[in-house]
Amino acid sequence: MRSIAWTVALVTLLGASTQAQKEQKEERRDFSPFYWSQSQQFMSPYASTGKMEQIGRTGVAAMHATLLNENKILIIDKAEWNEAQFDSGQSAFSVEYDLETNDYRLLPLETNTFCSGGGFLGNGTFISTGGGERVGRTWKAAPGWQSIRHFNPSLDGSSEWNEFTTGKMVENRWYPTVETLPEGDLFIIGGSIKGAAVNRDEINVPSYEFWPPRSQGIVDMPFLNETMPYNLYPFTFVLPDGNMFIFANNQSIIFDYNNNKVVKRLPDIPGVPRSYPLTGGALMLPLDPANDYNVEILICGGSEKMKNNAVADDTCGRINLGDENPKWEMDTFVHKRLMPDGVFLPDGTIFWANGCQRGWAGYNGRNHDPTFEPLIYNPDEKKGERWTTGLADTNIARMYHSVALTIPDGRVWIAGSNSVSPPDVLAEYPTEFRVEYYSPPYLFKSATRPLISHVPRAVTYGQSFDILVNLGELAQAGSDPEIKVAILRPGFSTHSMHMSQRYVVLKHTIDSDLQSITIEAPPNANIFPPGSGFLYVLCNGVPAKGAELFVEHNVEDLMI
Ligand SMILES: *[C@@H]1O[C@H](CO)[C@@H](O)[C@H](O)[C@H]1NC(C)=O
Ligand SMILES: *[C@@H]1O[C@H](CO)[C@@H](O)[C@H](O)[C@H]1NC(C)=O
Ligand SMILES: *[C@@H]1O[C@H](CO)[C@@H](O)[C@H](O)[C@H]1NC(C)=O
Ligand SMILES: [Cu+2]
Repeated sequence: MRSIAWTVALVTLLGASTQAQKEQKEERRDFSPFYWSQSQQFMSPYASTGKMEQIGRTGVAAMHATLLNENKILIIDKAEWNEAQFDSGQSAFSVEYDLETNDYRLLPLETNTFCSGGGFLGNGTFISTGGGERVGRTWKAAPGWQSIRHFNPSLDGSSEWNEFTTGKMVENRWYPTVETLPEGDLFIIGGSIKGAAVNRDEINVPSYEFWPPRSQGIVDMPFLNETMPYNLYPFTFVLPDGNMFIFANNQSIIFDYNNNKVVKRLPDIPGVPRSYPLTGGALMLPLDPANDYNVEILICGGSEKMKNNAVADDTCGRINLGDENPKWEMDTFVHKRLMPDGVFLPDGTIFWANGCQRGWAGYNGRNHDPTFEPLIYNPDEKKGERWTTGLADTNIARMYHSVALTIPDGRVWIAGSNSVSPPDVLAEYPTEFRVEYYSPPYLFKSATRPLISHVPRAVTYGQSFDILVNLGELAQAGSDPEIKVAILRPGFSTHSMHMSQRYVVLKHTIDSDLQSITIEAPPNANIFPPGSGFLYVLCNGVPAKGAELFVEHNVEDLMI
């Protein structure tokens, strides 16, 4: 690809010049093959498809991943063979990936993180929960069933895992979901007491608990019996009214987790089950003060049954919790797809990638026909006009144990796929270490991006704060650009889950000279539970690089 020709070039040939120079130029232009009589604007072809690039390796299979700060991703596999190895020859199973250098740093870990959960406490500490059995031989790991592991993010490459032998969960949890709560602690729900292709009564864990532990200890949850056997990694979203939306199999409830009460039972989603191992994906659509933070949930994909030849589902269900009698409105998912990854882009649209068209979630022959084409879903459009297709695709199959995360610069980081056990780099669908970056169309629509600066590190709920902005060529003083401000929490990516992922539009006013913006932090912790997010300013749809911003009850709550 000729990079000069394809980068956006705004070429203005008519500059200020004297009359004499002008005439001289006019003459020369008649003979020049490079002469345009008017200023020209070239639009990159990537402005409609975006661009997919393969850069870097993860070293360990990226079963789980989370963004730690502006340039680091924490990757967690389970204890198994990986290409990244310590000097001793033992395989690593966790690394810190650097988004600037595309290198990784090995992180020693003692306990097996097999199909675990994770989330950030309000003070910024990342907690990894649960996992699997003791593993021996060339890589060794202690059992991780009840593990609580701490990781404090830093920019300087000095962070290490901290595992405590005391201070664990009450239950074994393999395939639990973790959600950051408005109180700043974690809600840990479900799972099974040991690994299995599908949950069953003898190993089901129909309960939730909190970290740090709350006085109510472990709480029974009949909903996780009612949704058997497809109830592992339930979908959870903290709602603006302080309750939680919880979904498993084809059922969902509004749940008051403080008082252990089902507030409302919602209708079943039509079609196939959507939870592991018939895995679909779910998001709470952007919360926006313009409609008083009305909630809609979107759930896409899944599989019909636990058969290697099962047909993946090609529908999405969308439900408006603001309706008196909410109903699922069904829409297309364009392709048949199970194990999809849906992530918010800075503009509030949703990028979908990964997954496959046939089979079910799990190892060794269960996944077939990878879906190579990404999609973008625009929740603001009406049905029939929401999907953007024809985006830049990949030729890397990313199925079981793959991940995707939106990164601060507005690209999407895509990694993983390990549908063979033990890992095999020569399999039909190999254990995959290659990283891809998807650059969405908005990065090719203008010659420059907006710049923001003076973003505070932390703000409190409802606080107004000012940042500086430079819109460059996108908008001059006196024009009326479309400005959007939002905070995005990418969450913890694993098994099509994006735990605690959310997107909140922020109220703002821009100065008439277009040099500064006054922004209002989310009004309360139900809208955006405490902790970090990425602040995005968009001008006419083009995002500035996101800046990490902590939203806290008290700024002193942020310890790091
Ligand atoms: C769930 O079902 C199991 C086995 O059928 C039963 O022992 C348990 O009490 C039930 N738990 C809840 C929370 O309903
Ligand atoms: C949800 O699943 C249950 C069984 O698992 C089934 O009986 C019910 O019909 C399903 N609901 C819908 C709307 O398909
Ligand atoms: C955050 O809070 C947890 C739970 O209280 C604590 O264990 C952890 O050390 C805190 N993190 C920092 C960086 O202080
Ligand atoms: Cu798994």
